[in-house]
Amino acid sequence: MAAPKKSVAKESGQEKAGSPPEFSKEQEFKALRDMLLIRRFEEKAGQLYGMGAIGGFCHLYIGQEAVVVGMQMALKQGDEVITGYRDHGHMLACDMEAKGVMAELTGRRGGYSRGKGGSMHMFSKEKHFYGGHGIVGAQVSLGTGLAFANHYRGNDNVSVTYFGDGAANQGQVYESFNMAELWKLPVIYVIENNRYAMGTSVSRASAQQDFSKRGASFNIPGRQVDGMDVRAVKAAADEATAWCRGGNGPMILEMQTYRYRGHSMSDPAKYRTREEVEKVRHDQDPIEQVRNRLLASGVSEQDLKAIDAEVREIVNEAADFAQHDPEPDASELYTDIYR
Ligand SMILES: Cc1ncc(C[n+]2csc(CCOP(=O)(O)OP(=O)(O)O)c2C)c(N)n1
Ligand SMILES: [Mg+2]
Repeated sequence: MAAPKKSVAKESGQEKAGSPPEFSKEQEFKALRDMLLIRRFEEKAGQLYGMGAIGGFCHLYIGQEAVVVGMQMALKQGDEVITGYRDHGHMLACDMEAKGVMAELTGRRGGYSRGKGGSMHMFSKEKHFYGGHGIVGAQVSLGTGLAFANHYRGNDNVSVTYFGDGAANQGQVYESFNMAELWKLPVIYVIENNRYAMGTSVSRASAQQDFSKRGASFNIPGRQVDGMDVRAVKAAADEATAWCRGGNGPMILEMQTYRYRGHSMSDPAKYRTREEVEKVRHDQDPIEQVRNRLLASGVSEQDLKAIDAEVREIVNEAADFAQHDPEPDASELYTDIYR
């Protein structure tokens, strides 16, 4: 895909994406399968947490699946991903193994950080996934650094740096924006606007609620994207990757999305109504949208059930492994850590 015309993006600043191009049937199936894997994985993680098999912090991605799946569909081998603590979906989308992620949640040897990192601290250099960060906004400067390294090395890899609407108010985000545009770094800033930062709504915390405009004073173009429609996400990602690979510097994508579950496993849920959650689920669910399109195109319920069965098997195996794999040996207490 050709890079967007520089003048259009720069002159008009921010633009709303139009109706997204259709997916081929193959793309619809892939999107459905990858989003379902994340959803079922997260449901299982929630169950294991309830059973006491997972301790510490755990932030579920349910509702936001289209963002990471649509973005990933536009990436190529070598592109890098970095995010905050709501990170299980990003890891699965990067093709990290469900077993290794689940075993990290339960603190077992076979986990990606050998059971010592937990939900927020997992990495896979092989899959170009750079974490998993518990400090709100910290990954934004790190993701900009990944882009700097790619620029310095002269390769055409792009750094996809995810953060939330709350993180978008952190100071280091704007220091990063300045450097990224100044040095034309190939980084896509994906702001996952799920309307809340813990219990604080965007309207209570943000002076500029159009996050696609957050780079305006640095001349970084931005787009507002329907983050519940995987096709819209993929189209925006195609544009942004072409822009970055074309040497034009960074781009901001505000993904308008929603989390169905609480902020973390302990959430009083007093900051929004049940009706609000139900309405988004009913009207905009990213998985249902693809299922409905496939059914309308003549695909049978049976075929869709087969995908669900395949995904459930992966998740059940992961959960089984995560509960039976041994914990790290006591002799490892002081290895791989700062002290
Ligand atoms: C520097 C810092 N400040 C505060 C916190 C506590 N905290 C954890 S998550 C969070 C909300 C962030 O919300 P958002 O960026 O919208 O991401 P979301 O949880 O919605 O994915 C806060 C304030 C933290 N971890 N780090
Ligand atoms: Mg948020």
